[in-house]
Amino acid sequence: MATRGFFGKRPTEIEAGRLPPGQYLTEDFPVLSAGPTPRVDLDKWSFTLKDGVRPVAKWTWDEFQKLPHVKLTRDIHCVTKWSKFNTAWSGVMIDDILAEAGIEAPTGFTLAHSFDGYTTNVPTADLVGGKAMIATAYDGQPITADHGGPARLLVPHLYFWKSAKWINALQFTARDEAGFWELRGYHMYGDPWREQRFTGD
Ligand SMILES: Nc1nc2c(c(=O)[nH]1)N[C@H]1C(S)=C(S)[C@@H](COP(=O)(O)O)O[C@H]1N2
Ligand SMILES: [Mo]
Repeated sequence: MATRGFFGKRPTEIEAGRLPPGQYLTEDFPVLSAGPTPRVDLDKWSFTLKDGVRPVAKWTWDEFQKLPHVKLTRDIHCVTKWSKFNTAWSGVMIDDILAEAGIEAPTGFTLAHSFDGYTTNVPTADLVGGKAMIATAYDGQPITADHGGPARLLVPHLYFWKSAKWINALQFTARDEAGFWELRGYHMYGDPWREQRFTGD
């Protein structure tokens, strides 16, 4: 419940400026999905980097496990107004994925694609420089299917709809292309600190 999470927190944490405008704190971890949860077998899982329509690198699950994994603990902020502090993930930084692929990001815009057909756009600059990862574990365990396992994008400094669950591709695009929620009125960028919830915010 919203008020319990908010008042249950020591005020110092909120005063420390960690809660973006219009958000409340929650202790639990709500599930928000536009459709049914896809069940993705690890032997059918793959992750592809695309430059436009052209695949430039692809990993199976076993290959992806061999990439360098790091831990990232961050606050997350959902556009439906809950925030959760100190969520602990581990996975592969987008920087390391590009390095392994041996490429520099070819364009300034990226569209994330998922096994459920979901898409979301993120500027390439917001995925590199230690800002984002493909997460495969949460709280020391494989990510559960409802939270996006086997693997999800984690872009914690933007509203959480940008963190595509069940991710299977990152596509570099020539222009900033709207994704699933962006086509339905959500903001193209989604900065929680500027309350960029909807188009025009
Ligand atoms: N593939 C996919 N990713 C998705 C979604 C979705 O429906 N499909 N929902 C988004 C939204 S709106 C939010 S708030 C977060 C919710 O993640 P959670 O269910 O782990 O809290 O996932 C985002 N990523
Ligand atoms: Mo959301």
